[in-house]
This record gives sequence, C-alpha cells and structure tokens, in this order.
Amino acid sequence: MNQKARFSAWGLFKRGLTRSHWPRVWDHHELRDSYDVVIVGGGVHGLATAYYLARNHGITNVAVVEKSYIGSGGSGRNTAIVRSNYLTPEGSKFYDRSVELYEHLAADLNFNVMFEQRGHMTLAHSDSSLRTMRWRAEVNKLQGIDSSVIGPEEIKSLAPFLDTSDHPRYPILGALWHPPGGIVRHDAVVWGYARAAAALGVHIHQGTELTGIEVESGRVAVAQTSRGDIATSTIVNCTAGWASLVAKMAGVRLPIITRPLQAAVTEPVRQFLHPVVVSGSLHTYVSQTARGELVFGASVDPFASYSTRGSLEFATGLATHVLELMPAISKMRMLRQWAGLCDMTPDFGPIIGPTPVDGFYVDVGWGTYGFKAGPVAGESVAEMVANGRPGSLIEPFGLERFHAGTLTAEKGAAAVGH
Ligand code: PYC
Repeated sequence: MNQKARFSAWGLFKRGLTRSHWPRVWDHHELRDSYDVVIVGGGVHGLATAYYLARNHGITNVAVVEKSYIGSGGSGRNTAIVRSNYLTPEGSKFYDRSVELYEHLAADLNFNVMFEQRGHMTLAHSDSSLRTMRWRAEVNKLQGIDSSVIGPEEIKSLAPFLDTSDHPRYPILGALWHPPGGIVRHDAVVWGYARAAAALGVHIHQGTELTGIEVESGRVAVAQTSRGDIATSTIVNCTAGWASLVAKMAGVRLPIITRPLQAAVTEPVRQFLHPVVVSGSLHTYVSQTARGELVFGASVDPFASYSTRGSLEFATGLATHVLELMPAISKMRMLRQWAGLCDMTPDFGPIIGPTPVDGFYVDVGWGTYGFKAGPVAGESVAEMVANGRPGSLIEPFGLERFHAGTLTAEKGAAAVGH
C-alpha cells in the first residue's frame, strides 16, 4: 500500500471511530422572508436551475423548496439514460446540449457523476421501425449528432448477448446506433448540483412543502410553504408528478396527465453488456451499471395514477420480453422494482417557459424524458428567468403552443412505444 493510500485509509478509520464526521455538503438555513427566486422541486431540474442562476447570472438569493428530500421524486426514480437521438430538429438540438453539459458535468461540479458514454442502440424489429430509425438518423445527422442505422452483424459485435438469429418472435433487423448516449449516476447528479448551488449561496430547504401561491394584479407575490410565507416576484415550477397541482395554485391549467413508469434492477453480475439497448416493440430498455446490475424500464402504465409501487404484472411482462432479447440471462434474479411519475403532455414535448401569470415559470411535462434534460433545462430556465424571456433552444416548448396548435410531435423518439 502506498503512503497516500495508507493515510486515506487511516483517515477513514479515524472518522469511523470518532465524532469528526464528514463536513456537511450544504448548510441548513432558516427560511428567509423573501427571496428573488423560489424554485419548487429539489430534483435535478430545480437544483440545476438554481446552480445556473447563481453561476451564469449571479442571482444567488434563491430558495429551492422540496417537500421531501432532494432527489426523492423523478430524479431518484428513473433509469438514468442520456441521449440526443430525437425525432425532431428542435428536440435533437435541445437534448444534444444536455449531452454536452453532461460530458463536462463532473469537472464543472467537481463531483464524479459517473457519466459513461457506452453508446445507445434502439433495435428495429420491423420494416416500419427501421424506416423510423433512418428518419431519426437523418434528422440527427443534420444537427451534427452522431447517429446512424446499423445491421445485425454490427449489433452482434456491440452486444454479443442479444439474440440476433431469425428464431425470435421479433427478429432484430437493424438498429439506430448513437455512440454519445449512455448512463449517468442519477443521485450523484442531484448531489453535485445541490453542493455546487449551495456553495454559490443558494438555500436548499428540504422538508418544505409549497402550499399555495398568492398572485396580486396578475403577478406572483408570495410563495406559501409549510414553514412560512416567502415574498417573491418569481416562482419556477420544477416538479414532476405534481406539476399540474402546483400550477393550479397560481391559477394556471396545464395539459398534463400523470402516469407511472415502472423499472427494475437485477443482482450485480460481471460486465457483459456495454451499450444501452432499447426495443420499442418489446417495450423495454436495459443497461448495465458500473456495479454490474441490469437496469430495466418499460412503457408508462396505461392509466393515470400517483402510485410509485411496482406490480407483479409488470415484472412478469418485463421478464418475458427481456428473455426474448437475451435468453442467456434467464437465471438472473430481479432485486427491486419501482415506479416514477411521468407528466405526459399531448405531444410528448415538455412545457418550459413563462405562463399567463407574470413571474410564474414552468419547467414541467417531461413525460419519460426528464432526467436526461436536467442540465439543459436548468441552464435554459436560468437564462429565461435572468432575461425575462425564453431563449431559442426552449422557444418551441412553450405553453402557448397548445393554443396556437404548434405541437412538437416528439412521440416517435420515445424509448419505447406509449
Ligand atoms: O427517453 O431514453 C429515454 C427513456 C428511457 C427511460 C425513459 N425514457
């Protein structure tokens, strides 16, 4: 053991035996009577917004109010896939900026977020899905995104455990291959943003629930919370699952239906699956974490609910589909399953922008795309709050599109059919 390692091992041992705990990552603060900006929701979107407000615009009198603990909502209940191979030019451009931010996030936040660009492969099992993959690849290439259609031989060399023979019910005909896609450690992203935002002066109030919003003469005036009222001229709704309920407090109606999306994880095994693999026809996607577990997800449940529990129906359906793709893993054991809440909009695009109430902004409606968008959404919302108007990356995703009829049509880029 070298000298440095011995010191750090000794340091660990000492901390275990004494009361000299690790320094707090952020401090507890009393709730101020007023803040310049109140962000509702302590997930990746809320914390990233707070961080970029402080870092890029010098706005630090900011509170993040979170009714539970940070990362306890959608940010802790997803499958942590990052990609930008979307179907529309607006979507591809937007998510590509997120991939770019993720690439530099560990250095930016001085926190290892474990972003692994393992490549992202969306399988096509029919001629029509192959056609959609070609369409997506061409849209992506025009935006400068690395994305192309590959055949079964290349698929086999990238993921040897996939059954690429002609035996399965849904044979693999080709795939959309997106090398920059990958996975990230979701709680590290949340903690990294929280620590960096707090270091710049942002107050993070966990266990603090927003209970109401006072609007005076068409403008946000007070954020009412379970710990007291906050006078403020700006509230940003960065919640998932509760987005429409929070918006209703300001008198704003959102076209959102909340549906659970279930996921599951297996016991850890040796690394054998490098890329993220998605099959729309089989309603599943799978990646292997650095720890060796396989993480699976599926489509959203076919009903509206706020339940975050897993179901036996999901587990058996998932196992059936996954074994069609990778028969060799039939002996692996599933350890846990969970559900996250997805706020689905009519066109599968987010709602990010101002609202008819002055000073009330929304960053909501992420459906099944939320976690990967955290960094770019935070950067863009911070810019909008600082400048008072949305920048060009988020302009297509405003609330007014549902009145104007300029929908985004991003359903075709969903990981799996919904
Ligand atoms: O859009 O890649 C995706 C995704 C994976 C899980 C949920 N959404």
